[in-house]
Amino acid sequence: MKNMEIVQGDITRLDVDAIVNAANAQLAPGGGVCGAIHRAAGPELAEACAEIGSCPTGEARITPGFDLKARHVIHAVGPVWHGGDSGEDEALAACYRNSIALADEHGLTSIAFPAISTGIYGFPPDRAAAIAVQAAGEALAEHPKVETVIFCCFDDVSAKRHEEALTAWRKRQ
Ligand code: AR6
Repeated sequence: MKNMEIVQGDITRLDVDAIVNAANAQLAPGGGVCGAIHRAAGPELAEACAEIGSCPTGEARITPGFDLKARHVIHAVGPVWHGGDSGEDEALAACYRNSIALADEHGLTSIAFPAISTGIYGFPPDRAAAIAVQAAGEALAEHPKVETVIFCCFDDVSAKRHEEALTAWRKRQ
């Protein structure tokens, strides 16, 4: 059965088919959740990313999970927030859609997302949560193999924000 759920904690600990990395366009190990994922996966992850090269904003690429419990890492490049008139909403939605499409292509059933772009990239977190839930909900319905989408929230404020976005979205269905 199709399901979206919220988990609070560290995404690097999750036992899912894929965790999503809030990556940069160079697919280089950075700070934030990206740094944590690279540390937990081990150096092979950076080597696999270097082989891919780069990834445009809004798109996603897949690698193995190496030392992670997660079998794969899907690297999605979120938009840097420039005030909201530079296509940021659409690029963020595309990250969720493209990541779920890639998971489906690879026959994966469970995928966990961090709150892409809401840290170093400065996207307003309430707005991002609403976009994340809507884009993931639509993509989940369109991709038969993917069954579970987890929003992995680092702290309780973020978890509450995603609960509210999920409740609002469910009411609209
Ligand atoms: N598990 C789950 N969520 C986390 C974790 C974790 N271990 N650590 C942080 N978060 P950010 P961005 C949350 O800055 O804004 C990197 O250098 C965090 O609280 O990681 O997309 C990349 O290489 C926040 O809510 O990603 C890029 O250069 C969310 O993850 C750039 O930062 C995203 O914050 C991407 O910036």
